[in-house]
Amino acid sequence: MTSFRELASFFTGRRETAPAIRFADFSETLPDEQLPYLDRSVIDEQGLTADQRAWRRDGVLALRGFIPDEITAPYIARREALGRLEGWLNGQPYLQVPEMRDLALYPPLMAKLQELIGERMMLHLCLTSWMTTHREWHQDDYLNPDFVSCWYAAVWIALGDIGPDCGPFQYIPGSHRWPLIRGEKVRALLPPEQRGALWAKHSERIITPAVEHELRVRRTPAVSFLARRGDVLIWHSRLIHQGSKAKVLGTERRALIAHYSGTNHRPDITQAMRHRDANGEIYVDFGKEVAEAGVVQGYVDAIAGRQVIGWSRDAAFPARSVVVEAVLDDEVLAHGVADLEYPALAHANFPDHDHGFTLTLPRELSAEEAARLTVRAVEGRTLIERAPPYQGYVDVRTSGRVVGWVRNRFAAGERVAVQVMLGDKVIAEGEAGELHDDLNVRNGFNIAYPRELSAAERDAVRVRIKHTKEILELSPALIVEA
Ligand SMILES: O=C(O)CCC(=O)C(=O)O
Ligand SMILES: [Fe+2]
Repeated sequence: MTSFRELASFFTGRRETAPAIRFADFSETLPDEQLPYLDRSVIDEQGLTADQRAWRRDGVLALRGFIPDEITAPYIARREALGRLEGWLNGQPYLQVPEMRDLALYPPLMAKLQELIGERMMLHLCLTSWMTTHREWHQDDYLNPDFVSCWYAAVWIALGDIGPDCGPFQYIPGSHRWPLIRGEKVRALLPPEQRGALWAKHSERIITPAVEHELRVRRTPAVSFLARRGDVLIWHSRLIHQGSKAKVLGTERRALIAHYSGTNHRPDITQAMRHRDANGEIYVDFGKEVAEAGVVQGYVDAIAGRQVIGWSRDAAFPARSVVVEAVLDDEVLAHGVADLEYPALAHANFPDHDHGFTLTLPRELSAEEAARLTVRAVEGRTLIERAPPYQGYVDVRTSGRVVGWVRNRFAAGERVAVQVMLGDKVIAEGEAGELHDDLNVRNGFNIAYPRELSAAERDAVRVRIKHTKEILELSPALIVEA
């Protein structure tokens, strides 16, 4: 196959121009011991089955007429009843559609997957569109956590005649021996604001041109999987493949695509997420929390003048930075990347500390506005909660008075009312509005008791915030005097 580009470069004498980011920039070669047996560089090929040998050579296994019509029929009927060509719109419709589960977990298919990968496989993704995905050249592995490392396979099950015009699945035989694309490396090449929940979509801008360049350099031809109902293609997670373009947009392409991971290579998929069907085959329910990406952690710790300070971290992908925005009554006032070193995270024993943010507002807010201001992660719009607002300490206790400070982190000017307690009795009240010796801010209190306390009473005194009844902690450097 000679492309226009190749012809042009022949006549002009110019060589193929490489994209700025090359395949080598986001891929690597893994050591043998991390890979499934059939992927290792040197193995004893004598004992392999014919299918294992084909898999090792091509990175695909085509199984013609593998699934009998009576097995595909219940799913086809259910899928036809749904109507729309796009199919179900989420990745785990098999949870609600047992006919899909039965097909994707067809025991001879599961046995074949195990024969190729070398361990028990479990289902965690189904694509149910009856049109091509149009997804350009890629490997699948990098769309998963990096530790999956080829302990993975996907299956294309034809449910009707698949001709050349409907945008068939295409692949590059042998490309499963190319280096492995790494999700971590790809994300590092994206600007921080594209590393969130939609990073895979953004990654195509980097991956597609780099793979296309590699294909032109290697001159390896593509193969289309043309098929009939019941034919199956299993492909390697490192195989370069695409959902080719249909001749006419929207042409029907009847298939079920299912993706599987090795049960020993998904520590992120807990036992509680794994379910067994009547045959003991395993499918995954990520649960609502994970499916909705409710994994953004964090706190807004202070609003001080025009600055909004806090931290935010994506618990599922801590290597990525979360982009946050400050919103007042539906208006975004400021946004920024949560990638600053944040000492409080070190104190809290987080392994990674670079999730702090400081947003600068265009103006100082009134107390009412500051109270209404919210901060959220841009992707998923997850609200980042405010840390408990009051912060303070009791610094000095004597038999005649108690000294300390307390502030509202979100309303620096508030004079916080406090009560001095002895047991459950209020023995004195005051306000944190005095200039604090060390901190040089007006949130100190210095409250005299109505009478001299005994030493035991002095040590039993507690100070609480009047309106929340929270007890203030004793300073680690508490001073006790007579
Ligand atoms: O549309 C297609 O056949 C490609 C699907 C694909 O890339 C995948 O399921 O990983
Ligand atoms: Fe894919």
